Amino acid sequence: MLFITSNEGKFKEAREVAKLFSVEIEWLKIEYEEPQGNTLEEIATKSAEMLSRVIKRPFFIEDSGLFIESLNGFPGPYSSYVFKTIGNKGIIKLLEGVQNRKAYFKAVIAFFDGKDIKIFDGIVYGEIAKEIRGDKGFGFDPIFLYADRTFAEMGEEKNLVSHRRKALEKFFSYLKLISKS
Ligand code: ITT
Repeated sequence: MLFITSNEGKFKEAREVAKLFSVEIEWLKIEYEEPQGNTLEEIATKSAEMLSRVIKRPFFIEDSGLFIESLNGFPGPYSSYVFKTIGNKGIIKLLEGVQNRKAYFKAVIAFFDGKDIKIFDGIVYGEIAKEIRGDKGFGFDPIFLYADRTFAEMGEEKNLVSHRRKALEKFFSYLKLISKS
């Protein structure tokens, strides 16, 4: 199964979960231009449609984001841009003095089966830390608190509870189901 992403962190995590389901995934590392959209679902669907015009075999992509409650869900679908511009330091600064630190990560997988596109999602709830902690993981992991550790401190344990894990589980279960029918 082909996974199209420019993000090595996403690919490595997906490969670990895939092993548990005896699914082999292949990495196509390209950075494609993301279409505009207000939701991850919309962006993932449009991206998969666009890529399906070029890639003529089944593949999946994943669009993910960090949603911060006190910022009304920002950066959400703009997470990639926000990470590249203000980064973790910028987010901590935005939340200086803010009591409500609730946030969640969401992952949306769009699977092109050669004909149609199917969507699978996963969410994990946590909080934004007051400082950057941990050196494992990628992206916003060092500021995302799950219980009392950041995802960047959890290392492989992140992969048991993450948004990506949940979305991939739904996707791989579906693949198993259709391969039997
Ligand atoms: P693609 O090529 O797959 O699009 P990307 O890095 O641009 O890779 P997204 O558009 O889905 O990915 O952007 C999601 C942003 O959120 C990006 O900056 C990631 O680093 C961050 N992110 C996504 N999942 C994460 C996770 O599990 N832990 C930390 N940060 C995450």
